[in-house]
Amino acid sequence: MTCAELLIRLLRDTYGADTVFGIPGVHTIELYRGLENSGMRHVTPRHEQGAGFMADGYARATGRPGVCFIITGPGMTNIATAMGQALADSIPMLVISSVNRRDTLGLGQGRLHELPSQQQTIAGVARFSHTLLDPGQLPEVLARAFTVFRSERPGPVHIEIPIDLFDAPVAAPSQWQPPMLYRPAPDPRGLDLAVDWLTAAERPLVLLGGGCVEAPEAARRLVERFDAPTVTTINAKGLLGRHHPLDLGANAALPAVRELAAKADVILAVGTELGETDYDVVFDDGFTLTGRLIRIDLDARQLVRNQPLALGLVGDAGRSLELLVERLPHPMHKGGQERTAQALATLDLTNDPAFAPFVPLYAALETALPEAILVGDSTAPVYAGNHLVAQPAPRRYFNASTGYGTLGYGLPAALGAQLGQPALPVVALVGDGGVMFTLSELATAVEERLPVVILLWHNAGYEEIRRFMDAHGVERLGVDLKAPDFLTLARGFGCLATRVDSPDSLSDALASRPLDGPMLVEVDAARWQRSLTTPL
Ligand SMILES: Cc1ncc(C[n+]2csc(CCOP(=O)(O)OP(=O)(O)O)c2C)c(N)n1
Ligand SMILES: [Mg+2]
Repeated sequence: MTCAELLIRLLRDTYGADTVFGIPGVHTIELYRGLENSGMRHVTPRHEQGAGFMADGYARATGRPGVCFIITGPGMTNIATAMGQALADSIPMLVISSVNRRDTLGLGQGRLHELPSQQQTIAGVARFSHTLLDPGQLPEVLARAFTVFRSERPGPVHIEIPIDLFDAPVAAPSQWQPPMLYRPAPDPRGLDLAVDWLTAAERPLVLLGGGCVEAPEAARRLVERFDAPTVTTINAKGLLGRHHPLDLGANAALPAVRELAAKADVILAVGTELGETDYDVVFDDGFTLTGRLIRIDLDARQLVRNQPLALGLVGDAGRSLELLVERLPHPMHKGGQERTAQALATLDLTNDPAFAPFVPLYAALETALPEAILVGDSTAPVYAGNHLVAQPAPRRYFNASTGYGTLGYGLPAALGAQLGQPALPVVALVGDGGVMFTLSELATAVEERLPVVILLWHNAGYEEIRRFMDAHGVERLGVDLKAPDFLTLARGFGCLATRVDSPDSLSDALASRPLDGPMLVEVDAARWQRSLTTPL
C-alpha cells in the first residue's frame, strides 16, 4: 500500500477516527485516494481555521482527538490559530499536512506553498511537529501522537508528509492493534501526606479544572467525602452535575470565592492551570492563596505555575482522586455545604447587574434544551454564562473566553461538537463581532445538515473592548461596527434565520428549531434589555 493509504488505515482501524476535517489541495490529493470508501466522514470547512476549531469542538465534546488534513503553507498558517487555542486548553488534535518534496526542503526556491520551515513555524503551537522522512516510520510517529493524546497532557500534534512520500510504497505494520496505555498514578508517599493534610484541614477548598473532565464520578466522590467547597473552572463546568451543593462554579475571580480561597488553610487543586482566564479575569492579581497548596497534574511542569506549591503529585486526575477517596477517613465534616451556600448567597449572581440580562436568556435555553452543549465565542453572553450556567455533565460547555481567547471559535467549534455528539442539541453563542471571523462556516453547517442553534448577540460592535476603552479613558475607536443584515446573510447560505428581542420570543424560536439544519437566532441586545425593564 502507499504511505497515504497506510495513514488512512491506521487512523481508522488502529485509532478509531471516524471524522476528518480538511480542505484538499494539489499537494494532498493522494491523501484523498481511498478516503471516500474508507467509511470515515470527510467534512470540508470553508477555511482551515474553521477546520481546526471544528476538530477542537469535536474533541471537547467527545474526548477523542479531532483529525485535520491540511495543505502545505497557507493551509497550515491558517490553522495555526486554532492550534493555539487547542494548545492553551490541552485539547487533543491531530493535524496531518503536506509539505514540499524532501529534496527541496529549506532551499527557498519559491515552490508552491513553500515556507522557510513549515515545521518550525508550526512547532510553537503544537505539542510536537514532526516531518516524516521515511514512510516506514509512519506507524511509530502516529503512535507517538496518540501517546501524547492518551498518556500526557494532550494538545495538538502536527505531522507533515513531504509530497513525494504520499504514494511511496510501504509495508503493512506487524500489528493493527493500538497499544494499551495507562496514565501514571501519584507516588503513594505523596498521597499519604496529602491525606494527612486534607484530614487536618479546617477550612479546605478544592479547585477542579478541565483536566478532570474524564473523571466526573471520582471528582464528585472526592468532594463529597472531603466536604469542601469546590471551584469548577469554565472547562470543568458540569463536572459535579447541575447545582451540586458543594459547587462554587467558575467563580474563582469573584470576591466571595476569592475570600474563601484566601482564608483556606488547605487547597487541593486538580487538573487546573490556576490561570488568569479563570482565576483572574479582572487582571488584578487578586486570587491569593495563603494556605498549603496541594496540586495534582499529569504534567509536572504545571505543578509550580501561578501559585506557590506545598505538595505536588504527578498523575492522572481521575486515578489520583480515586486513590485519595480510598484513603480519606469518613465521615469528614468541613462545613462544605454551608460555606458554599454562604459564598453563593454573597455572590448573588442572578441579581448582579452585569449578568442580569442573561439570566432569562440562559433560563430559556435550559428550559428548551436542558441537555444542550453550549459552545461560545468571546462575547457578552458567554462572559455571563461562565458564571450563571450550570450543566448536567462535563464536555457540555466550552468557549473562547478562556485560554488563548480566539474570536471566531464559537460557530465552527459548535459544528465540530455536533458532529461528535449528534444526539445532543448544540447551541453556539456568538457576538456580532466574533461571528464575522468564521461566518463562512455557515455553509458547512447547511451542507452537513447540522442542527446547531446559532444564538447571535447583536450589540453593534466590540462591546467588551468599548467597555475597556471607556474604563481606561481611551476614546472609542474601531469598536462601533457596521454590521451586515445577518438574517439575509444567513438565508443566503440556506440557513433558517430569525430575530428575537425578548425571552418569550427566544423560547418560541427555540421551540421551532429544525432538526436537519442550522438556525440562526439574532438577539437584538438593546431591545432585549428594554424588554426586561419595560413590560411589553
Ligand atoms: C482573534 C481575535 N482578535 C481580537 C480579539 C479582541 N477581542 C476580544 S472580545 C472582542 C469583541 C468581540 O465582539 P463581539 O463578538 O461582538 O462580542 P461583544 O463583546 O460585543 O459581546 C474583541 C475584538 C480577540 N479576542 N481575538
Ligand atoms: Mg458585539
